[in-house]
Amino acid sequence: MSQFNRTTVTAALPYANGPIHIGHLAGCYLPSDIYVRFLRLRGEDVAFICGSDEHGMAITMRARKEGVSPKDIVDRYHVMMRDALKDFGVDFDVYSRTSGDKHKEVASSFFKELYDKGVFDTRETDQYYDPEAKQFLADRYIKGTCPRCSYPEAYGDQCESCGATLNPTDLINPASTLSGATLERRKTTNWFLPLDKLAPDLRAYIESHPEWKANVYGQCKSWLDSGDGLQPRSMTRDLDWGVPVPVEGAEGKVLYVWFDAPLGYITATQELFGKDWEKWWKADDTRLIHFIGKDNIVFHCIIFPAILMQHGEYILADQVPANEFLNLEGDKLSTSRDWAVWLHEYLEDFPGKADVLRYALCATMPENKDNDFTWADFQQRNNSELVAIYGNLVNRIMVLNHKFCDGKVPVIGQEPADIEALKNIVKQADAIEKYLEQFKFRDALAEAMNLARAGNKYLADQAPWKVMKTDLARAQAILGVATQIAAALTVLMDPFMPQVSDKLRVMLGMTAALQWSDLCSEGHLIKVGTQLGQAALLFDKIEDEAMDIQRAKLVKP
Ligand code: B3M
Ligand code: ZN
Repeated sequence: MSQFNRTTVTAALPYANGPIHIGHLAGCYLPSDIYVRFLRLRGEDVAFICGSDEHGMAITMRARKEGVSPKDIVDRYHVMMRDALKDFGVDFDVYSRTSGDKHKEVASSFFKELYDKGVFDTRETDQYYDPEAKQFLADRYIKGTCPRCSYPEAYGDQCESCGATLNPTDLINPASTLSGATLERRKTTNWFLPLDKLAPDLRAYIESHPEWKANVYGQCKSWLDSGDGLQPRSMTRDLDWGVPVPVEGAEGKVLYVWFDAPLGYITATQELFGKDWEKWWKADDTRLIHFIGKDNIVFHCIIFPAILMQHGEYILADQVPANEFLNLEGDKLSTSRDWAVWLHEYLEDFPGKADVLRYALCATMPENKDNDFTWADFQQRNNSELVAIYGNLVNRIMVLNHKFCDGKVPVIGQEPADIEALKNIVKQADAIEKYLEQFKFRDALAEAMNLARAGNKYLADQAPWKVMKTDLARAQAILGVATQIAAALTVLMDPFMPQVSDKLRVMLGMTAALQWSDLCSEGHLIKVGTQLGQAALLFDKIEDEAMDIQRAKLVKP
């Protein structure tokens, strides 16, 4: 028996500085949604938490570029992101935002609690100040000449030409990327989380989770071992957009976005449950899982746990199934270069086909290494898998049932081949379950598709369309078995393609959705005699021209 009675699942809060693209979806929203749907089908108690990350330089930069306020930016993209994720079936229990009043209250009182406990080191440091933009700058927003290779466009934290790790003070002729102004050095006070002192606890925590995905565990270990990573880290910033630092003498300072954002999960949980929220974050029998992309690993596996440990009342993540990155047609996805497939645009071009994209992205999900999305692969998966295997199976069953069985679910055959085919439902369900428990979404999806494949093979072998000429009862019994397989697919495909499952349920005349445990009955998933609905195609072919149009949109600037 598991030690857990409920699961809190978080999906990384996307920055509200642009719309959502396929990289975001494949990176953490699709896997988290699949996982949550799977847990719910098993009857488990789950809270699925997300919201927009509305603070930080990513937002202020975008606002500056467009000449509008940060609030304008987050108001625009919060709605867009929320709706796009919803349209793709990502079914959060709550989609909050970090610029809300509730969050301000949660984040500042959390900071204040740690502050009062004496957790932070107060430090005065020299920071670069942009006198034109009138603000201190994060390392990324400072450019200058690399001291090592003389590349003139090196960033304050790294030279992309020679790869050197830099401090902004290493740069020759540092200038602001915001205004181009020459920078001044000014003294400023900030509050630091002493990661160095917490290192032993953090190491013990990470090392108690050797079961984490290799990419996640490996990154954490190398961070811990590098020494560099475990320096005190400032939890506040000299900026005017964010949650004000709630202590005296901190005017003009806000909480560091990476302190603020993960607390957004807690705010969202409070919004969802009201005063019953605490067990979702504090009870030992709650399992906490963070779904993220690989660039967020250190924040979720080291910095956020360090913050929670310092508070003392919170549970820590039991799993952090981070994905690697998705590329598009061989190139890195990029918002600024518009090298992306935007979710809202996809739905304009392929209305009603959200699940086809979910399928294609799940099948190529970058689980262990970066992976490439291509329109050729998308088309092939639609035409040769969804249409030819799953859609074809369902269509044959529906048409034949209407033709030979009066449009009603037929009796279930009991010959050895029938029993074998029904047993296979349970076998495949077990395989899918095992893979999903291990966050192996691609393998799980492949096994679901294998059940549809097996259904086609069973029909081809038994050929009810031939048998009916001599033995109508036997032909019906074969279709009875096949119809049970279709009913099983409404459950087994549901985590991956929920809209398609809904459609199939209606076609099969199923009034209630099945649960995972119903699959153990070796058939009898849908009652014999049930009136079937109209036959309709689950998927249709996507032609070359449609793919050419998509590729043409991707012309590099
Ligand atoms: N907004 C980073 C990102 O979008 C950040 C995640 C916060 S999760 C608490 O990649
Ligand atoms: Zn260099």
